[in-house]
Amino acid sequence: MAFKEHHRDRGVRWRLSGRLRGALPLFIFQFICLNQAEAQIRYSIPEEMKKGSVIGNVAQDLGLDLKRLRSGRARIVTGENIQYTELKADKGTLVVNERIDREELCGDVTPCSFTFEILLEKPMELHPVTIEVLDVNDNAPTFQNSHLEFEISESAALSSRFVLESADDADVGENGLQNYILTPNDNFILKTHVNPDGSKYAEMVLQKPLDREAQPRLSLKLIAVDGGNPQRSGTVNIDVNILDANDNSPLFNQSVYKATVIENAPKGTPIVTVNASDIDSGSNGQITYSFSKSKAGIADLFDIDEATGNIYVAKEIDFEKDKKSSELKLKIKAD
Ligand SMILES: [Ca+2]
Ligand SMILES: [Ca+2]
Ligand SMILES: [Ca+2]
Ligand SMILES: [Ca+2]
Repeated sequence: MAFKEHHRDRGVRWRLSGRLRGALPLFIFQFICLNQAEAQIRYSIPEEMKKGSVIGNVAQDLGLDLKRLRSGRARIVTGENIQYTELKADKGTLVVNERIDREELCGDVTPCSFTFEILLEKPMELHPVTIEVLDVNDNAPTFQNSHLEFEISESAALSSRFVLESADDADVGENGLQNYILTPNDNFILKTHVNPDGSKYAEMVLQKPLDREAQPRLSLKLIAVDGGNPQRSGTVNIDVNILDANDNSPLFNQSVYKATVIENAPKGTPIVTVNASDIDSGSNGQITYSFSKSKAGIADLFDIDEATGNIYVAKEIDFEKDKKSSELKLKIKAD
């Protein structure tokens, strides 16, 4: 399928004006150049057509019959990218000779076209032909990496931003990159921004606090989509490792421990073991046990193993002197 635009250039009008305009009489040079009548043909074809696909019927569009093409030894001469097309003089058609990849030919430049000339001899005729190559959505947006990894503290402030990798789509216009989508999740929303050069990038914005204890790792996907039909997309996996903050206190597994000890029990007699746990990780979750200071000095009678929470007799206990010793109240700290 090719679109044709066919017109005859009768002349070219030039208009030149110099810096003298205003101060001196206006100088306008006008040239009328009358060319020898020549037909210029313009075809529009999609890229990536198969070799042999017909671009257009040159004979018809130039108003020449096949005999004239043959007698004039019609052929493609001088021009850019002449390898892409072939003139079938026997049929009067211009066909695709080599795969035309718009991306390779023009990159980001639009519109994309190339021009060459068809020469006929006896008498000599030269007909410029311009082929406009239309973009096809044959490239998906792609990320350089298949995987992104973030380490974010659970104490990160709301509205913290994390710039994500951009995707590239070699196609142009609607077929190029249009948007990014982040898989639904509770913590992050996606904001898309446009660079001064028109390219787009996205960032994740924290909208709900992270909680390492509830979810230590998030697996998200960033999808880049183009606007072609059918639409193409590219995906990058995002792993968010949530770093611990010391946001939990140790908790004892009992609020009260009760134990009895006989008067005169020897030093080192085990009494009870207390136990606390802390759901933070690493050093934030490590527990050491100690007694809080007591006015009565009761804590002096006992020792606590700061690592295990085992409580021992530290001094001889005198029932009469330490009259409340049958019901000692010790406050135990863990941190
Ligand atoms: Ca292509
Ligand atoms: Ca393309
Ligand atoms: Ca595309
Ligand atoms: Ca924590």
